Amino acid sequence: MKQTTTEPKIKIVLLGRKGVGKSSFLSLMLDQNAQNISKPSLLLAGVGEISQQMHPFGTVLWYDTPGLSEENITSGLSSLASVLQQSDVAVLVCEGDKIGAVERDIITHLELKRIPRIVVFNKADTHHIGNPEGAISVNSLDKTQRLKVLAELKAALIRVSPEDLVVPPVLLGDLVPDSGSVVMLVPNDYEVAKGRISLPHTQVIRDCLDHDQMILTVKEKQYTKALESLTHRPDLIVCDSQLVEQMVVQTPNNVKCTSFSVLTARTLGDLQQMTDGALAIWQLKDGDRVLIAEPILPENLKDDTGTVKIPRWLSERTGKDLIIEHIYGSSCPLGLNEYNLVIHRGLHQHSRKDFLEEQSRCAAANVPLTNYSVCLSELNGVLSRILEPFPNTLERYKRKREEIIYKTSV
Ligand SMILES: Nc1nc2c(ncn2[C@@H]2O[C@H](COP(=O)(O)OP(=O)(O)OP(=O)(O)O)[C@@H](O)[C@H]2O)c(=O)[nH]1
Ligand SMILES: [Mg+2]
Repeated sequence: MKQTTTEPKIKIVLLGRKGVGKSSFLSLMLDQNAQNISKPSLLLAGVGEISQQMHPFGTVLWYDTPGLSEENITSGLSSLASVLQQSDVAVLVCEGDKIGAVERDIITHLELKRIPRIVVFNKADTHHIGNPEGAISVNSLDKTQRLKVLAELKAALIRVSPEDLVVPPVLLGDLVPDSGSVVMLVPNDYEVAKGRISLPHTQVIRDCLDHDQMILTVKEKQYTKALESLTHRPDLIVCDSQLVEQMVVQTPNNVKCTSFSVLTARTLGDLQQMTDGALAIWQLKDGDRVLIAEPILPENLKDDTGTVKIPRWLSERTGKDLIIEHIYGSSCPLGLNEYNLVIHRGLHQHSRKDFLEEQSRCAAANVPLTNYSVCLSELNGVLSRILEPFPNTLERYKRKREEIIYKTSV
């Protein structure tokens, strides 16, 4: 089983003039006073170092640097060489939207060093900020903005980071012990060209082999027999989306099971946000707007999941009068915050970087986002069962579900 590592995935350096609010912005992101908890960096005196768990990246390391000024900009930047050399991304904090000589010098220096940057227009409470144009506009002293700004920061990090910093987790190898066993459940009518195995199934088999695990592939009609024939209980069952309900019914309680779509949701996006999004179903009210986003044009759709099934079940299970809209063939539209829920299909069309960015855009707009299969599993009451292989996500899901059910019942 893959060991988790605390090695930071992304190192972020905070830069800017003296007193613009670098440490305050960091405190807002950490939700704690950065000056009290950061440690002096071993790289350079005067620089503070602090790590933060930032889902879905893992450990992020911040460098809080001393303020620069017009007088010391050249020497200041060169003295930061060792810190900049370690940094993957720079956050340039400005006083309001002021981009003066110091900020321009910092930007030129970052471009020279090929360090991507995120610009923060701070003190938005005391400065008029016209059009932030891609910058994050914030009052770092206002804690109520924290989640929104954190989501904007994550979106910006995904946008500017090199592709290899947004590394996907493995498909399933980390969920099963070494030499452990997996059963993969496929449909009876295996609709794949003769002599071929579908890409998802190939990926599952390959991932098991890469992690020295054993895998048994069976059609749904042989599933019970296959379970009976095994002398040791398998460590994980994986099935196609359309077999989830059957798998849940036929799998013993002490065996973990999940669907291929949930595995893909984890590798291509943020599974926790998608399960949060599915729970938002139960908070929908009459007149709320739900957007169903299909990347495929209607004439090419092979099934009616998004056009018929999801709208029908949403209305039936919630009992609410919902306004359901569809978009086809593109990612989420602008004006997202008019929606109360976005349900997305076709994770496969996206890279992890693209989808995480889309998820962060939704989070920043405070719009819950989920995908077809997570949404269907929630509507059919099996989501908690297929989240069992992911204890952190499951715990969060259960806690949030209880909160929502409590809120909607009082
Ligand atoms: N009104 C307002 N004040 C802020 C904001 N952010 C920071 N401040 C104040 O600005 C002052 C400087 O903030 P710091 O966070 O210490 O700034 P810094 O950039 O880390 O400063 P140096 O490390 O000395 O360069 C403090 O008095 C903060 O309370 C903000 O968004 N709005
Ligand atoms: Mg500071």
